[in-house]
Amino acid sequence: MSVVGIDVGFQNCYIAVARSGGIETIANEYSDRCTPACVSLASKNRTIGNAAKGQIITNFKNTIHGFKKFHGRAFDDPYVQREKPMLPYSLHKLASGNTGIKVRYLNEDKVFTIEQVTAMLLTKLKETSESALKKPVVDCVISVPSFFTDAERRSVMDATQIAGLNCLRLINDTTAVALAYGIYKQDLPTPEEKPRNVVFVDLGHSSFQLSISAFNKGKLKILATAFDPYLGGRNFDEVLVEHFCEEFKARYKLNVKENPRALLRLSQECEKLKKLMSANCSDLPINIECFMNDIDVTGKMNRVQFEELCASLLMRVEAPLKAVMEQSNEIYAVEVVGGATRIPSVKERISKFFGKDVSTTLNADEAVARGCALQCAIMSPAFKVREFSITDVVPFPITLQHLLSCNHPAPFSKVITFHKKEPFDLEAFYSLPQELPYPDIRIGHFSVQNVVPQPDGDSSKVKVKVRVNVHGIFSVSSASLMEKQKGEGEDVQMDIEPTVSVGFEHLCVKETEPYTPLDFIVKGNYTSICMSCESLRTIIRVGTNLSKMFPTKEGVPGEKQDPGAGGSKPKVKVKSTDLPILANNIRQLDRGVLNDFVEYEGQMIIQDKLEKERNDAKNAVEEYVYDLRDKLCSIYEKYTTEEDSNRLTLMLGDTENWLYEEGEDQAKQVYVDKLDDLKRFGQPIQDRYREHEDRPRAFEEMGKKI
Ligand code: ATP
Ligand code: K
Ligand code: MG
Repeated sequence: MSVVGIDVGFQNCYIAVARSGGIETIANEYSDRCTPACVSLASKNRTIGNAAKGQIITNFKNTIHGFKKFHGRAFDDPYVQREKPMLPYSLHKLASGNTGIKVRYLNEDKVFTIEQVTAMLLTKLKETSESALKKPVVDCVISVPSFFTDAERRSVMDATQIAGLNCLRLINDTTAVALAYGIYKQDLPTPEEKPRNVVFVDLGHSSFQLSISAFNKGKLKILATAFDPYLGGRNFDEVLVEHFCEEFKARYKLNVKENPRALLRLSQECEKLKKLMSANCSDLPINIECFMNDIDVTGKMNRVQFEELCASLLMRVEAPLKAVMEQSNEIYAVEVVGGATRIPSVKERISKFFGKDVSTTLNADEAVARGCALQCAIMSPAFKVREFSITDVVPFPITLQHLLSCNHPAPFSKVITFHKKEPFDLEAFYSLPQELPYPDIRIGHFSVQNVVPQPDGDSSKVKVKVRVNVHGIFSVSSASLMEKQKGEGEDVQMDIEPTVSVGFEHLCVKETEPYTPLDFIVKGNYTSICMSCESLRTIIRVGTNLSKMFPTKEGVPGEKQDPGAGGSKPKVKVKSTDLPILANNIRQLDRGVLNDFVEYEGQMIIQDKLEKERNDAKNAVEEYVYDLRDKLCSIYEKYTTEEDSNRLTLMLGDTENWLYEEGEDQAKQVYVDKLDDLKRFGQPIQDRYREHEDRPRAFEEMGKKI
């Protein structure tokens, strides 16, 4: 089994793999460890990654980038509507209401869902991993921003499936970074000692994320996360673009915003300028030749000016820092990653806030991918890694609401128990809409089916298992009807709200995968229990509000309430029947549609492969022409007659012309045949040359042997 971690960034993707020597970030076919999150569609094929980035300006309508945050988003979502006018490609409202992308592909108008686009990128990253590992890659761990909600996570999971990947875990960006930081640290406090609290800051191209993690030997626990989902390096680029648009309008009378190609070029130049300003304080030039209407434009900027222009962005750095510090006041270190933390004033703000220098011991670009690979290695049975347990947070509380009015109170149990005579519905949603960077609080609607009364007409006991899985995705995972057998004692009836706030992960002794238990609020006692190993877990904060109600503290009040643990009750015989659950309103692709997408992705992969073979065949003809022509007047000269040589040279010239004219765009076989034609004349000459060359060498070899 391969062990692969993928950081799917808004702008940059990285792949790390675990090999016997440790974790290694791998390079793509351009010897680049960064693969741009970019997909370009064309009349014969798609290009993905570095090659697609090269198409951003030349094929701007069909080159898709900056799409990561369209996952799970409705077309009418304010974020989508805000982005739409700035995109060089077209968005399209899908029948489902979700965001699609409209492009020309294979000479047809085609709408791709966001899952398909991300799948294309993942296909590329999968191929890169496979060629580095020299074996098929299926299992992987993929990073997502910690603020991704259920809908966004499900959408990313669908994309992984379309690309033929088996995502073992969606891990939060900053959690991956924390793992990459902690796993190799030799000097962490023992489990009995006070943990070491480290803040991780990631400012990428599109978002700002922070977490604070408590480390002890062999474990890390995320205490809190905070974020500004709309602050990233791209915003700094936009400030520069805006500035130069105005300047060029005044100085050159150019309306840059009307010209998508010019705008894209300016944007690329501004990003370069921004990066240069991180290393230089002096005036730096921006020069773009033939920018618009054949006009060359120039401008300049220095760091002080830049910081003034970005003042309002820089102000936004502090709020998430404050939020995260509410959870802990003792900080051992502040580790920064993400490309945009290289902006000096960003780093200054962070270090000023914490009153200490920020550390950059991690590789700012690759830490997320490395953390993903480590998580994958931990989860892979084929790989031995130091044991390390990860406790993550789900930043937004979730409420599971019982829709029907006849809402029987359920006993406190490892699962939620309902007393029902008929099927019933449950609805899950995010409890604090104001904290959600996402306009829709809906998670899903779950119908527990086939519920029937007991033979004596009484309500049946229905145990419903609710969970948030390793990917941070919520579900009502199973339900069972418990049939009373003789001798069953009465349930402890407790008057609790069926309100479930989503909790944290602990490594369950019974389950091979890390398991997320649920936290229940029971009459003001906030506790959680693992539904598999039944152990009660620590109280940890869930949402900001809850954390204020129940400050982070070890030890669980009301721990003795676990009815299964007391042992005083008589052993009860219960027959349990699994009940089907119908999930509705879940924000993911219909499974039939998903299968179609899997198939279509396969077709596109084949199409790309065929197109590549066709191009390779064409290039082979071209290369042969140049190579042979060159050799005919050098090393092959002695091995052919002048007449033959002239005839062949003429033929090569014809072929060269043909390649630029009707031979420009032919089927693969045409090129193969053409090459064979040439070789019929070229090969005998080459053979004579080889024979002559090899003969003395053969003698030499013989001489050596004798
Ligand atoms: P996200 O995490 O939001 O999904 P990402 O992971 O693709 O995005 P990164 O690769 O971490 O983002 O960072 C890319 C950003 O960092 C870009 O805005 C880039 O311009 C910026 N950046 C990279 N190097 C520098 C530098 N030297 N100075 C300033 N900014 C830089
Ligand atoms: K990245
Ligand atoms: Mg990132």
